[in-house]
Amino acid sequence: MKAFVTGITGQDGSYLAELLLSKGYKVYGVVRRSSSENYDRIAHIRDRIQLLQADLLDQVSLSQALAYSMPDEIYNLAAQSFVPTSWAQPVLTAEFTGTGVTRMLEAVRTTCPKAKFYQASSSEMFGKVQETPQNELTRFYPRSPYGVAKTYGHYITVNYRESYGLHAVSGILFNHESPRRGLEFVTRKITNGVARIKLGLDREIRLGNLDAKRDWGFAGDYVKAMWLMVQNQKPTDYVVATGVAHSVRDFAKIAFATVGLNWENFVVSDQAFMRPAEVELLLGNPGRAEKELGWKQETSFEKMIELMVQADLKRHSV
Ligand code: NAP
Ligand code: G4F
Repeated sequence: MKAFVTGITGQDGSYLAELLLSKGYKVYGVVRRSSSENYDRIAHIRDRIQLLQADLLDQVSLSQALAYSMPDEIYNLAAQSFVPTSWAQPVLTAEFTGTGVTRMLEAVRTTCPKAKFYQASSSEMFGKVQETPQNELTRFYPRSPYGVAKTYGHYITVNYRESYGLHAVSGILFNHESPRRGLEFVTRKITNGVARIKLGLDREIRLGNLDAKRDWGFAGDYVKAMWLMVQNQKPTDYVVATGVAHSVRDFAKIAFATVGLNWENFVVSDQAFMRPAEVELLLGNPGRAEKELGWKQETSFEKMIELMVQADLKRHSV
């Protein structure tokens, strides 16, 4: 089996590539041209995957990469994925995260229409939530240009499934984290800050809304759900979540406690990290994915935080 992964240099792309290799897939990964290589997260598997240069902004490059690899499965994980940047660069975010999905789908339709397609949809589409917990039928109400772009990407995937009969599925994944999470996201910002404070390299962490609640899971568990969704006989969309929400404050409290420190002595509130429109609460119901795909969360919230803090301590200790 051959798999084609966009966003392979990102958090999820690196875990998914590991999973696919462990299952015997030939893995093709899309990378975009850059003046310096950005392959840290895939350095350990670099010699076992084939990288192809293409960009979500460039239709021809996507079609050529697919024509070259002719994959059985395609995982579209590439996106501008940081919510605050979507207010600073709304048009670019729409191009990457929204229209980029149409470019991928067009490339699939015209090059390898029998391939199975996975779209990385997001719980950010629920935004100002219309019911709690959120499930596959909950109405979307995106609150950021990123959420709006993801909602477009979600519906265009559904549309290509219904218009052209593509085996296209959309995973509505709630927040998932790991030691490979980008440093700007709140979980990694906290665990990195905790490690630096513990080692005497910093004195505080400046954060925005401590009351925001998220349903946080471990990225390594979530890529398994992506794969299971693609194997499903009938192409259908699923929510992937843990079913438990925690506040940013809770996250900070636990992260500091893992190194024997009290969070209140180090966390400073900073307006600069508040958002123009906030998503206050995300809490998913993974019942359908558990029942129909047999997927289950394996790594607890506390265990994940510990993994992240330990990895950051190790990184700063060398
Ligand atoms: P990430 O770490 O930010 O990775 C994003 C990837 O997209 C990187 O490999 C990046 O490449 C690539 N990319 C960005 N723009 C591109 C372009 N124009 N052409 C080609 N590649 C491009 O994101 P992640 O956390 O792994 O998330 C993976 C996907 O799931 C994203 O679509 C995200 O929006 C979605 N999602 C994530 C979560 C979550 O909690 N992590 C939840 C729901 C949905 P560079 O390395 O070159 O920048
Ligand atoms: O970690 P965050 O930046 O993630 P956010 O906005 O929930 O988005 C992530 O999850 C989505 C799935 O729901 C993905 F689609 C998306 O690509 C991304 O992976 O922020 C989480 C919460 C927010 O409510 C934010 O206001 O933490 C709050 N927060 C408080 N202080 C902060 C900070 N967020 C960041 N990044 N930095 C802070 O200092």
